[in-house]
Amino acid sequence: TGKFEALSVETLPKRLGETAALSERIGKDASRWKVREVGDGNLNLVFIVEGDKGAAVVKQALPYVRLVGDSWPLPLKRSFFEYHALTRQERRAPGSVPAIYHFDEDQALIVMEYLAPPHIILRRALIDGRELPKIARDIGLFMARTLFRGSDLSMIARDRKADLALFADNVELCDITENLVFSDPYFDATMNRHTSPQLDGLVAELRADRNLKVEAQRLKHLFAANAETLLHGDLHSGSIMVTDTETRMIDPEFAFYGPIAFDVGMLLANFWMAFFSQRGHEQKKSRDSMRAYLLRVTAETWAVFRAEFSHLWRTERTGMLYQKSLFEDQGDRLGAEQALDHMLGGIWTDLLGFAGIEVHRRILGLAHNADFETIADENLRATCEAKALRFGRHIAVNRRQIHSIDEVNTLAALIEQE
Ligand code: SR1
Ligand code: MG
Repeated sequence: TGKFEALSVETLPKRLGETAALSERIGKDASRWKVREVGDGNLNLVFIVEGDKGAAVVKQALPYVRLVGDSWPLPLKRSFFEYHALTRQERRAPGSVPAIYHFDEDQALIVMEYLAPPHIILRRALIDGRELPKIARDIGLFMARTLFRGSDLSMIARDRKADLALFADNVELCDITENLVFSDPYFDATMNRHTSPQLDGLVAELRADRNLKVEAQRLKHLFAANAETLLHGDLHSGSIMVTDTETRMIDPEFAFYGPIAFDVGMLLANFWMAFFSQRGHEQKKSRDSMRAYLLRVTAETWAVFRAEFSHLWRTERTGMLYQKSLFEDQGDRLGAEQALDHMLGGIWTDLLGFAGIEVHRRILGLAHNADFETIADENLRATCEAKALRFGRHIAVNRRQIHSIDEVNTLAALIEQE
Protein backbone atom coordinates (compact mmCIF):
# COMPACT_ATOMS: atom_id res chain seq x y z
CA THR A 1 0.00 0.00 0.00
CA GLY A 2 0.97 3.68 -0.32
CA LYS A 3 2.28 5.56 -3.33
CA PHE A 4 3.12 3.30 -6.26
CA GLU A 5 6.75 2.38 -6.64
CA ALA A 6 8.07 -0.16 -9.09
CA LEU A 7 9.77 -3.09 -7.43
CA SER A 8 13.27 -4.26 -8.29
CA VAL A 9 15.17 -7.43 -7.51
CA GLU A 10 17.02 -5.45 -4.81
CA THR A 11 14.02 -3.74 -3.16
CA LEU A 12 11.50 -6.58 -3.26
CA PRO A 13 12.58 -8.46 -0.08
CA LYS A 14 12.54 -5.27 1.98
CA ARG A 15 9.25 -4.04 0.59
CA LEU A 16 7.36 -7.33 0.71
CA GLY A 17 9.16 -8.96 3.66
CA GLU A 18 6.26 -8.08 5.97
CA THR A 19 3.56 -9.30 3.59
CA ALA A 20 2.25 -12.29 5.52
CA ALA A 21 0.64 -13.98 2.49
CA LEU A 22 4.07 -14.14 0.90
CA SER A 23 6.39 -14.75 3.83
CA GLU A 24 4.24 -17.50 5.35
CA ARG A 25 4.32 -19.33 2.08
CA ILE A 26 7.98 -18.96 1.11
CA GLY A 27 9.75 -18.34 4.42
CA LYS A 28 9.82 -15.50 6.94
CA ASP A 29 13.50 -14.53 6.64
CA ALA A 30 13.36 -12.13 3.70
CA SER A 31 17.14 -11.67 3.76
CA ARG A 32 17.36 -15.25 2.45
CA TRP A 33 14.92 -14.76 -0.40
CA LYS A 34 16.26 -15.23 -3.90
CA VAL A 35 14.60 -12.90 -6.41
CA ARG A 36 14.70 -13.06 -10.22
CA GLU A 37 12.91 -10.80 -12.70
CA VAL A 38 11.66 -12.99 -15.53
CA GLY A 39 9.02 -10.87 -17.27
CA ASP A 40 9.30 -11.33 -21.00
CA GLY A 41 5.81 -10.09 -21.86
CA ASN A 42 4.94 -6.76 -23.38
CA LEU A 43 3.62 -4.97 -20.30
CA ASN A 44 4.66 -5.95 -16.76
CA LEU A 45 7.34 -6.89 -14.25
CA VAL A 46 7.31 -10.53 -13.15
CA PHE A 47 9.47 -11.73 -10.25
CA ILE A 48 10.05 -15.26 -9.02
CA VAL A 49 10.76 -15.17 -5.29
CA GLU A 50 12.22 -18.26 -3.63
CA GLY A 51 12.65 -18.70 0.12
CA ASP A 52 13.43 -21.55 2.52
CA LYS A 53 9.87 -22.87 2.43
CA GLY A 54 8.83 -22.40 -1.18
CA ALA A 55 8.38 -19.98 -4.05
CA ALA A 56 5.85 -17.50 -5.42
CA VAL A 57 5.41 -15.12 -8.31
CA VAL A 58 5.04 -11.38 -7.82
CA LYS A 59 3.56 -9.68 -10.86
CA GLN A 60 3.55 -5.88 -10.91
CA ALA A 61 2.08 -3.55 -13.51
CA LEU A 62 4.15 -0.60 -14.66
CA PRO A 63 2.60 2.79 -15.44
CA TYR A 64 3.63 2.36 -19.08
CA VAL A 65 3.92 -0.29 -21.80
CA ARG A 66 7.14 -2.17 -21.10
CA LEU A 67 7.60 -3.10 -24.76
CA VAL A 68 7.61 0.54 -25.86
CA GLY A 69 8.73 2.51 -22.79
CA ASP A 70 7.37 5.45 -20.81
CA SER A 71 6.35 7.31 -23.95
CA TRP A 72 3.26 5.06 -23.86
CA PRO A 73 1.58 5.44 -20.46
CA LEU A 74 -0.76 2.68 -19.36
CA PRO A 75 -2.80 2.74 -16.14
CA LEU A 76 -1.89 0.55 -13.19
CA LYS A 77 -5.52 -0.45 -12.76
CA ARG A 78 -4.99 -3.31 -15.24
CA SER A 79 -3.69 -5.23 -12.24
CA PHE A 80 -7.10 -4.77 -10.57
CA PHE A 81 -8.84 -6.24 -13.63
CA GLU A 82 -6.40 -9.12 -13.78
CA TYR A 83 -6.98 -9.92 -10.12
CA HIS A 84 -10.76 -9.82 -10.47
CA ALA A 85 -10.70 -11.85 -13.68
CA LEU A 86 -8.53 -14.52 -12.04
CA THR A 87 -10.90 -14.87 -9.09
CA ARG A 88 -13.88 -15.28 -11.45
CA GLN A 89 -12.05 -17.74 -13.70
CA GLU A 90 -11.08 -19.85 -10.67
CA ARG A 91 -14.72 -19.93 -9.57
CA ARG A 92 -16.04 -20.77 -13.03
CA ALA A 93 -13.32 -23.19 -14.11
CA PRO A 94 -11.68 -24.45 -10.89
CA GLY A 95 -8.00 -25.36 -11.13
CA SER A 96 -7.44 -23.62 -14.46
CA VAL A 97 -5.56 -20.51 -13.25
CA PRO A 98 -2.73 -19.93 -10.75
CA ALA A 99 -3.77 -19.62 -7.09
CA ILE A 100 -3.80 -16.03 -5.84
CA TYR A 101 -2.12 -15.32 -2.48
CA HIS A 102 -2.31 -11.54 -2.23
CA PHE A 103 -3.39 -8.42 -4.14
CA ASP A 104 -2.18 -4.87 -3.47
CA GLU A 105 -4.16 -2.40 -5.54
CA ASP A 106 -1.98 0.68 -4.83
CA GLN A 107 1.20 -1.14 -5.78
CA ALA A 108 -0.61 -2.86 -8.69
CA LEU A 109 0.82 -6.19 -7.66
CA ILE A 110 -0.48 -9.71 -7.41
CA VAL A 111 1.29 -12.45 -5.50
CA MET A 112 0.42 -15.81 -6.98
CA GLU A 113 1.37 -19.44 -7.32
CA TYR A 114 4.70 -20.13 -9.00
CA LEU A 115 4.19 -22.66 -11.76
CA ALA A 116 7.64 -24.20 -11.54
CA PRO A 117 9.39 -26.18 -14.27
CA PRO A 118 8.47 -28.45 -15.97
CA HIS A 119 5.74 -25.82 -16.54
CA ILE A 120 6.57 -23.96 -19.72
CA ILE A 121 4.78 -21.35 -21.81
CA LEU A 122 2.67 -23.18 -24.38
CA ARG A 123 4.03 -21.10 -27.27
CA ARG A 124 7.57 -22.14 -26.36
CA ALA A 125 6.56 -25.81 -26.19
CA LEU A 126 4.91 -25.65 -29.62
CA ILE A 127 7.96 -23.95 -31.14
CA ASP A 128 10.09 -26.76 -29.66
CA GLY A 129 7.85 -29.28 -31.42
CA ARG A 130 6.31 -30.76 -28.28
CA GLU A 131 2.98 -32.51 -28.56
CA LEU A 132 1.09 -31.76 -25.35
CA PRO A 133 -1.58 -34.39 -24.79
CA LYS A 134 -4.00 -32.36 -22.67
CA ILE A 135 -4.18 -28.86 -24.08
CA ALA A 136 -7.18 -29.26 -26.37
CA ARG A 137 -9.33 -30.70 -23.62
CA ASP A 138 -8.18 -28.34 -20.86
CA ILE A 139 -8.40 -25.16 -22.92
CA GLY A 140 -11.69 -26.18 -24.55
CA LEU A 141 -13.20 -26.75 -21.10
CA PHE A 142 -11.74 -23.52 -19.71
CA MET A 143 -13.22 -21.46 -22.53
CA ALA A 144 -16.64 -23.11 -22.43
CA ARG A 145 -16.92 -22.81 -18.64
CA THR A 146 -15.67 -19.26 -18.21
CA LEU A 147 -17.47 -17.89 -21.27
CA PHE A 148 -20.78 -19.61 -20.54
CA ARG A 149 -20.76 -18.94 -16.80
CA GLY A 150 -19.86 -15.26 -17.22
CA SER A 151 -22.80 -14.58 -19.51
CA ASP A 152 -26.52 -13.89 -19.28
CA LEU A 153 -27.04 -17.57 -20.07
CA SER A 154 -25.92 -18.37 -16.57
CA MET A 155 -25.57 -15.34 -14.29
CA ILE A 156 -28.25 -13.49 -12.38
CA ALA A 157 -28.86 -10.37 -14.48
CA ARG A 158 -28.11 -7.96 -11.62
CA ASP A 159 -24.77 -9.62 -10.88
CA ARG A 160 -23.76 -9.68 -14.52
CA LYS A 161 -24.63 -6.02 -14.95
CA ALA A 162 -22.57 -5.12 -11.86
CA ASP A 163 -19.64 -7.06 -13.29
CA LEU A 164 -20.09 -5.48 -16.68
CA ALA A 165 -19.84 -2.06 -15.02
CA LEU A 166 -16.74 -3.12 -13.06
CA PHE A 167 -14.84 -4.29 -16.13
CA ALA A 168 -16.13 -1.46 -18.35
CA ASP A 169 -13.36 0.68 -16.90
CA ASN A 170 -10.66 -1.46 -18.55
CA VAL A 171 -10.75 1.11 -21.33
CA GLU A 172 -7.05 1.48 -22.07
CA LEU A 173 -6.43 -2.23 -22.55
CA CYS A 174 -9.47 -2.54 -24.79
CA ASP A 175 -8.10 0.44 -26.70
CA ILE A 176 -4.86 -1.47 -27.29
CA THR A 177 -6.80 -4.38 -28.78
CA GLU A 178 -9.11 -2.11 -30.76
CA ASN A 179 -6.15 -0.42 -32.42
CA LEU A 180 -3.45 -3.08 -32.57
CA VAL A 181 -5.69 -5.96 -33.58
CA PHE A 182 -8.51 -4.48 -35.61
CA SER A 183 -7.13 -1.37 -37.31
CA ASP A 184 -3.36 -0.88 -37.38
CA PRO A 185 -2.54 -3.96 -39.49
CA TYR A 186 -4.72 -2.59 -42.29
CA PHE A 187 -2.98 0.74 -42.83
CA ASP A 188 0.48 2.15 -42.53
CA ALA A 189 0.27 2.76 -38.75
CA THR A 190 3.41 4.12 -37.08
CA MET A 191 4.11 1.17 -34.81
CA ASN A 192 3.56 -1.53 -37.46
CA ARG A 193 6.43 -3.68 -38.66
CA HIS A 194 6.73 -6.68 -40.93
CA THR A 195 9.42 -8.80 -42.57
CA SER A 196 10.54 -6.55 -45.35
CA PRO A 197 11.02 -6.44 -48.30
CA GLN A 198 9.83 -10.05 -48.74
CA LEU A 199 6.27 -9.31 -47.56
CA ASP A 200 5.91 -5.78 -48.95
CA GLY A 201 3.85 -6.82 -51.97
CA LEU A 202 1.42 -8.97 -50.02
CA VAL A 203 1.10 -6.36 -47.29
CA ALA A 204 0.18 -3.71 -49.86
CA GLU A 205 -2.36 -6.13 -51.34
CA LEU A 206 -3.98 -6.78 -47.97
CA ARG A 207 -4.11 -3.08 -47.12
CA ALA A 208 -5.86 -2.42 -50.42
CA ASP A 209 -8.32 -5.26 -49.87
CA ARG A 210 -11.67 -3.57 -49.32
CA ASN A 211 -13.53 -6.73 -48.30
CA LEU A 212 -10.90 -7.54 -45.71
CA LYS A 213 -10.90 -4.03 -44.24
CA VAL A 214 -14.69 -3.95 -44.02
CA GLU A 215 -14.69 -7.37 -42.34
CA ALA A 216 -12.04 -6.27 -39.82
CA GLN A 217 -14.16 -3.24 -38.92
CA ARG A 218 -17.32 -5.35 -38.59
CA LEU A 219 -15.39 -7.56 -36.18
CA LYS A 220 -14.13 -4.53 -34.29
CA HIS A 221 -17.72 -3.36 -33.97
CA LEU A 222 -18.69 -6.75 -32.60
CA PHE A 223 -15.78 -6.69 -30.17
CA ALA A 224 -16.70 -3.24 -28.89
CA ALA A 225 -20.48 -3.55 -28.82
CA ASN A 226 -21.34 -7.16 -28.00
CA ALA A 227 -20.80 -7.33 -24.23
CA GLU A 228 -21.74 -10.99 -24.06
CA THR A 229 -19.46 -12.43 -21.40
CA LEU A 230 -16.35 -11.86 -19.33
CA LEU A 231 -13.48 -12.59 -21.70
CA HIS A 232 -9.92 -13.48 -20.84
CA GLY A 233 -9.20 -10.88 -23.51
CA ASP A 234 -5.69 -12.03 -24.50
CA LEU A 235 -5.94 -15.79 -24.74
CA HIS A 236 -2.97 -16.63 -26.95
CA SER A 237 -0.44 -19.42 -26.53
CA GLY A 238 1.83 -17.06 -24.54
CA SER A 239 -0.92 -16.75 -21.91
CA ILE A 240 -1.00 -20.47 -21.14
CA MET A 241 1.41 -22.57 -19.10
CA VAL A 242 1.62 -26.30 -19.61
CA THR A 243 3.16 -29.58 -18.61
CA ASP A 244 2.23 -32.94 -20.10
CA THR A 245 -0.45 -33.27 -17.46
CA GLU A 246 -1.52 -29.73 -16.58
CA THR A 247 -2.72 -26.55 -18.29
CA ARG A 248 -3.10 -23.13 -16.64
CA MET A 249 -4.33 -19.90 -18.15
CA ILE A 250 -2.48 -16.78 -16.97
CA ASP A 251 -2.43 -13.00 -17.60
CA PRO A 252 -6.09 -11.97 -18.00
CA GLU A 253 -5.39 -8.25 -17.64
CA PHE A 254 -7.26 -7.55 -20.89
CA ALA A 255 -10.44 -8.99 -19.32
CA PHE A 256 -13.67 -7.23 -20.21
CA TYR A 257 -17.16 -8.03 -21.44
CA GLY A 258 -17.09 -8.92 -25.12
CA PRO A 259 -18.16 -11.59 -27.61
CA ILE A 260 -17.63 -15.26 -26.71
CA ALA A 261 -16.05 -15.88 -30.12
CA PHE A 262 -13.16 -13.48 -29.41
CA ASP A 263 -11.32 -15.70 -26.91
CA VAL A 264 -11.96 -18.84 -28.96
CA GLY A 265 -10.87 -17.21 -32.22
CA MET A 266 -7.68 -15.73 -30.75
CA LEU A 267 -6.74 -19.06 -29.23
CA LEU A 268 -7.32 -21.09 -32.41
CA ALA A 269 -5.43 -18.46 -34.43
CA ASN A 270 -2.40 -19.11 -32.25
CA PHE A 271 -2.58 -22.84 -32.99
CA TRP A 272 -2.83 -22.10 -36.71
CA MET A 273 0.16 -19.74 -36.47
CA ALA A 274 2.11 -22.44 -34.66
CA PHE A 275 1.14 -24.72 -37.57
CA PHE A 276 2.34 -22.29 -40.27
CA SER A 277 5.60 -21.57 -38.45
CA GLN A 278 6.67 -25.22 -38.01
CA ARG A 279 8.58 -25.33 -41.31
CA GLY A 280 10.82 -22.61 -39.91
CA HIS A 281 11.75 -24.83 -36.97
CA GLU A 282 12.35 -28.07 -38.83
CA GLN A 283 16.15 -28.07 -38.76
CA LYS A 284 17.19 -31.73 -38.74
CA LYS A 285 13.84 -33.37 -38.22
CA SER A 286 10.64 -33.06 -40.26
CA ARG A 287 7.73 -31.50 -38.40
CA ASP A 288 5.03 -33.40 -40.36
CA SER A 289 3.74 -35.10 -37.25
CA MET A 290 3.77 -31.81 -35.30
CA ARG A 291 1.78 -30.14 -38.08
CA ALA A 292 -0.77 -32.96 -38.04
CA TYR A 293 -0.91 -32.72 -34.25
CA LEU A 294 -1.61 -28.98 -34.35
CA LEU A 295 -4.50 -29.41 -36.75
CA ARG A 296 -5.89 -32.17 -34.53
CA VAL A 297 -5.58 -29.82 -31.56
CA THR A 298 -7.63 -27.10 -33.27
CA ALA A 299 -10.35 -29.61 -34.13
CA GLU A 300 -10.37 -31.15 -30.68
CA THR A 301 -10.36 -27.80 -28.87
CA TRP A 302 -13.39 -26.68 -30.86
CA ALA A 303 -15.12 -30.05 -30.32
CA VAL A 304 -14.50 -29.94 -26.56
CA PHE A 305 -15.67 -26.32 -26.40
CA ARG A 306 -18.87 -27.17 -28.28
CA ALA A 307 -19.57 -30.26 -26.20
CA GLU A 308 -19.02 -28.53 -22.87
CA PHE A 309 -20.89 -25.39 -23.89
CA SER A 310 -23.81 -27.60 -24.99
CA HIS A 311 -23.66 -29.51 -21.72
CA LEU A 312 -23.77 -26.28 -19.70
CA TRP A 313 -26.59 -25.01 -21.92
CA ARG A 314 -28.65 -28.10 -21.08
CA THR A 315 -27.80 -28.25 -17.39
CA GLU A 316 -26.95 -24.73 -16.15
CA ARG A 317 -29.08 -22.32 -18.15
CA THR A 318 -30.14 -20.26 -15.16
CA GLY A 319 -29.77 -16.74 -16.58
CA MET A 320 -32.32 -14.55 -18.29
CA LEU A 321 -31.57 -15.77 -21.84
CA TYR A 322 -33.51 -18.64 -23.44
CA GLN A 323 -35.10 -19.46 -20.08
CA LYS A 324 -36.08 -23.05 -19.49
CA SER A 325 -39.59 -21.82 -18.65
CA LEU A 326 -39.99 -21.00 -22.36
CA PHE A 327 -38.65 -24.31 -23.62
CA GLU A 328 -37.91 -27.44 -21.56
CA ASP A 329 -40.54 -26.64 -18.90
CA GLN A 330 -43.14 -26.69 -21.65
CA GLY A 331 -41.81 -29.92 -23.08
CA ASP A 332 -40.10 -28.05 -25.93
CA ARG A 333 -36.60 -29.52 -25.73
CA LEU A 334 -36.20 -29.07 -29.46
CA GLY A 335 -36.67 -25.30 -29.14
CA ALA A 336 -33.79 -25.12 -26.66
CA GLU A 337 -31.62 -27.21 -29.00
CA GLN A 338 -32.53 -25.00 -31.94
CA ALA A 339 -31.47 -21.91 -29.99
CA LEU A 340 -28.22 -23.64 -28.97
CA ASP A 341 -27.46 -24.42 -32.62
CA HIS A 342 -27.99 -20.76 -33.50
CA MET A 343 -25.69 -19.67 -30.73
CA LEU A 344 -22.90 -22.12 -31.63
CA GLY A 345 -23.31 -21.26 -35.30
CA GLY A 346 -22.82 -17.57 -34.53
CA ILE A 347 -19.78 -18.25 -32.35
CA TRP A 348 -18.28 -20.37 -35.15
CA THR A 349 -18.71 -17.72 -37.84
CA ASP A 350 -17.34 -14.95 -35.65
CA LEU A 351 -14.41 -16.92 -34.27
CA LEU A 352 -13.13 -17.44 -37.83
CA GLY A 353 -13.14 -13.69 -38.31
CA PHE A 354 -11.35 -13.01 -35.04
CA ALA A 355 -8.84 -15.77 -35.81
CA GLY A 356 -8.06 -14.35 -39.25
CA ILE A 357 -7.32 -10.88 -38.01
CA GLU A 358 -5.33 -12.15 -34.99
CA VAL A 359 -3.03 -13.88 -37.48
CA HIS A 360 -2.66 -10.63 -39.40
CA ARG A 361 -1.86 -8.44 -36.44
CA ARG A 362 0.88 -10.82 -35.21
CA ILE A 363 2.67 -10.49 -38.56
CA LEU A 364 1.85 -6.92 -39.58
CA GLY A 365 1.30 -5.00 -36.34
CA LEU A 366 3.40 -4.04 -33.32
CA ALA A 367 3.13 -7.18 -31.20
CA HIS A 368 4.63 -10.14 -33.05
CA ASN A 369 4.99 -13.64 -31.70
CA ALA A 370 7.98 -15.89 -31.22
CA ASP A 371 6.57 -18.61 -33.51
CA PHE A 372 7.64 -16.57 -36.53
CA GLU A 373 10.14 -14.20 -34.88
CA THR A 374 12.48 -17.02 -33.88
CA ILE A 375 12.86 -18.30 -37.44
CA ALA A 376 16.40 -17.14 -38.14
CA ASP A 377 16.28 -17.39 -41.94
CA GLU A 378 14.38 -14.26 -43.03
CA ASN A 379 13.28 -15.71 -46.36
CA LEU A 380 11.93 -18.84 -44.74
CA ARG A 381 10.24 -16.75 -42.08
CA ALA A 382 8.61 -14.56 -44.71
CA THR A 383 7.40 -17.65 -46.60
CA CYS A 384 5.76 -19.02 -43.43
CA GLU A 385 4.26 -15.62 -42.64
CA ALA A 386 2.93 -15.10 -46.17
CA LYS A 387 1.06 -18.41 -46.01
CA ALA A 388 -0.41 -17.52 -42.63
CA LEU A 389 -1.46 -14.11 -43.94
CA ARG A 390 -3.28 -15.62 -46.91
CA PHE A 391 -4.95 -18.17 -44.64
CA GLY A 392 -6.04 -15.39 -42.27
CA ARG A 393 -7.49 -13.34 -45.09
CA HIS A 394 -9.44 -16.31 -46.42
CA ILE A 395 -11.07 -17.30 -43.13
CA ALA A 396 -11.88 -13.71 -42.16
CA VAL A 397 -13.49 -12.74 -45.45
CA ASN A 398 -15.21 -16.07 -46.19
CA ARG A 399 -16.24 -16.89 -42.65
CA ARG A 400 -19.96 -17.14 -43.45
CA GLN A 401 -19.31 -19.74 -46.14
CA ILE A 402 -17.09 -22.02 -44.05
CA HIS A 403 -19.01 -24.63 -42.12
CA SER A 404 -16.58 -26.95 -40.38
CA ILE A 405 -13.20 -26.98 -38.74
CA ASP A 406 -12.15 -29.80 -41.10
CA GLU A 407 -12.74 -27.41 -43.99
CA VAL A 408 -10.50 -24.83 -42.33
CA ASN A 409 -7.79 -27.37 -41.59
CA THR A 410 -7.88 -28.74 -45.14
CA LEU A 411 -7.39 -25.20 -46.39
CA ALA A 412 -4.54 -24.62 -43.91
CA ALA A 413 -2.81 -27.82 -45.09
CA LEU A 414 -3.23 -26.86 -48.76
CA ILE A 415 -1.81 -23.37 -48.27
CA GLU A 416 1.02 -24.70 -46.13
CA GLN A 417 2.10 -27.16 -48.84
CA GLU A 418 2.12 -24.59 -51.65
C1 SR1 B 1 1.27 -3.03 -26.32
S1 SR1 B 1 0.66 -4.53 -25.82
C2 SR1 B 1 0.77 -5.57 -27.18
C3 SR1 B 1 0.13 -6.87 -27.00
O1 SR1 B 1 0.66 -7.54 -25.86
C4 SR1 B 1 -0.37 -8.15 -25.13
O2 SR1 B 1 -0.04 -9.43 -24.74
C5 SR1 B 1 -1.60 -8.10 -26.02
O3 SR1 B 1 -1.68 -9.21 -26.86
C6 SR1 B 1 -1.36 -6.84 -26.75
O4 SR1 B 1 -2.12 -6.74 -27.92
MG1 MG C 1 -0.01 -10.90 -21.37
